[in-house]
Amino acid sequence: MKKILFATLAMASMSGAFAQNPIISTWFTPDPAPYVHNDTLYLFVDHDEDDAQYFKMKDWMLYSTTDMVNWTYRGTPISTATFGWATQGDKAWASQAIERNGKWYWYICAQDAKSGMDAIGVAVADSPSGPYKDPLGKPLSAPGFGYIDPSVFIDDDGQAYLFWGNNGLWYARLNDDMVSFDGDVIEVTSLNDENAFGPLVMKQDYRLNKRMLKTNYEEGPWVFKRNGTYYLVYAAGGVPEHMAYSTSDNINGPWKYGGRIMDEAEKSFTIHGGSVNFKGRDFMFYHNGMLPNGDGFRRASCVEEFKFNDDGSIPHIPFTRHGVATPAGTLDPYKRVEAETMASGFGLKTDRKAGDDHYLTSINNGDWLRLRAVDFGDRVPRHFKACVGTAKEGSAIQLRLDALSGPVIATVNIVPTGGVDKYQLQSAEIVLPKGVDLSGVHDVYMLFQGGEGELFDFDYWTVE
Ligand code: FUB
Repeated sequence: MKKILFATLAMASMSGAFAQNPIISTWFTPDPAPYVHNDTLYLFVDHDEDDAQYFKMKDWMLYSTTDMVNWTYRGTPISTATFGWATQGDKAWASQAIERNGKWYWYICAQDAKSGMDAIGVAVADSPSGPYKDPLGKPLSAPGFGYIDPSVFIDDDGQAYLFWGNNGLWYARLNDDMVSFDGDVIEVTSLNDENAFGPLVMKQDYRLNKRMLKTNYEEGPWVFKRNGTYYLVYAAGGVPEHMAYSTSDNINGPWKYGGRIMDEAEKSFTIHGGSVNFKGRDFMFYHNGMLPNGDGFRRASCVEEFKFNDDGSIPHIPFTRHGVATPAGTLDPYKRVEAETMASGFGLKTDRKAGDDHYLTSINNGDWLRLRAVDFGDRVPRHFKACVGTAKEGSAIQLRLDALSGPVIATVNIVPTGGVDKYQLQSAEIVLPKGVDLSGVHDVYMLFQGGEGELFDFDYWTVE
């Protein structure tokens, strides 16, 4: 056992896996698009395949948090198969979703199979996790060169807009139905104006196939409004990209360049994200290539907290490993906690399906997960219960307090259940070693143990 833990700790510290950034460790999740609804922040992300050597993206995933440190996988609600018009199995690129009058609208970009050009599409559902349907059966925009990276925004007067574009920036007013345009697509013609979008950059023009001085604006627009000012955050500067922004007092411009807000992402030539205010605090999401085995085609979502300057400008936001230092809430262990909720983890996967029922899988000996801000209150729970399914003998879940090397307070020795689909709630007594106080708020680690190969699937846990 000691040997296993030592190896796990060594691997974890080598991979930087104790860090909070990236925030999702089970899959590669680029192009994060946060959205706040009631007390929950939903994170709509793309998905780089584990073996991607170039962009290899087939589906879109959803995560959520209520405390900014523990993230719950909410499924893989849409894929290229949701959009009959799209090239199947690839080019599931950046997206953003929004709720209006109880319906959820998930704007995506994909490749129009007929023309081979980029196009914006939309899927609609009654809940953030779906089920989603493409109400149009065709792209929302006519396909176009550079028609990627949609960003949706609803103004105070209820008028909704969709912005998008790589090496070009376009927008359109959305009708109230949110799935059709009111009027023509408008091109932002000031992209080469340095006052509007920053200094021109020498880069490749893919349409003309030559290097030339071009706009600093690259792609990935993210539109929002704050105190009457419209903000447009975007990937800038060509490849490698950094993040910059422009502002305006009118959604139709003119735009004024605001400056660089994030540097070139670590180990990724793209950067993409957006900001959101959650529980009175501002957060900027982005992606990098910093997960183990990550790079420019295997990217992972990250987040930094920041404060707007007094004049409304966005400061330069440094990258951190620790991410959100102060949780925006606590996790209640006396309720059912989904196993696919974690602050960080090592070696784990979730399923990859739509719907609301999800589980943690690909659990091997020495893998672990960490939960932050777990509030035990002033009670001392007597049991740790884990709902698991496996046909294998000899697996266990150790519950450790405050650190992966911290005191073991319970061990569920898993009794085989006859098959991975036969989930059963299994229990262990909580025994506090001398001097260990469980009351109040703690980090909690689960260390998974067993023999060779995948051990079990894990549905949820609780204490009582
Ligand atoms: O993830 C595929 C593409 O890379 C996105 O659409 C761009 O914004 C860039 O992040």
